[in-house]
Amino acid sequence: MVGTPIFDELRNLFATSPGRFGPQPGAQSGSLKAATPPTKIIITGGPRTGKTTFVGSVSDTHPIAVEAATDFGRITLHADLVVYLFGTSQPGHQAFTGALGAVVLVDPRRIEDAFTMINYFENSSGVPFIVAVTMVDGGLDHDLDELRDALALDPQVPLMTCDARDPRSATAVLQQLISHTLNRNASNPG
Ligand SMILES: Nc1nc2c(ncn2[C@@H]2O[C@H](COP(=O)(O)OP(=O)(O)OP(=O)(O)O)[C@@H](O)[C@H]2O)c(=O)[nH]1
Ligand SMILES: [Mg+2]
Repeated sequence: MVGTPIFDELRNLFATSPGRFGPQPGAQSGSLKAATPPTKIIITGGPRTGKTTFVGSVSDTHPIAVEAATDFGRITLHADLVVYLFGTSQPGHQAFTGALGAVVLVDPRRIEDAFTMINYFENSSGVPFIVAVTMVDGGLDHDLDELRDALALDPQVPLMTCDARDPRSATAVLQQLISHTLNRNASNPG
């Protein structure tokens, strides 16, 4: 999928912040530079919210189940810029360490399944996150503002709809996450 136009905006977003997201596989790391882990994004949410589907939609590879209930995928934006995706339902999974950000998937019919994860990101993790509402092809019973209230979601946290089966839709969610991460870093540096 290298060169796929749907990732152009994603590439551009990364390009606005050179050095933030590397070094990457294949990059020459100078001996004096501290090693930084590669860019990693978490796709999480309750059971049957589309995590595996989302990872598969945007990945170069078929999603690999690396252990029970954990998906692993990869997006190659450039030869030297690779984003790794981890899908898991477990708050605080070891894959969360050092992640660039997280997407919490929510099925609007079962929003209570998202509470534990949202609470985890709001209170126990420094990882920036956004919320994407999946399973919306039948339409939303309530609008997004009502859903935000029902989730008790901080107004700063982006909330959007997504069809995890559609690579464009899933890519738009990743763009939103990366923009949010950059904005958040810009407003509280360090
Ligand atoms: N309508 C709709 N169906 C979806 C969407 N995303 C996934 N699905 C379907 O929902 C089902 C569950 O999707 P999965 O990707 O397996 O969900 P999951 O979160 O990985 O599920 P678990 O790993 O079992 O927790 C599959 O049949 C998908 O095809 C979506 O955005 N809209
Ligand atoms: Mg799954």
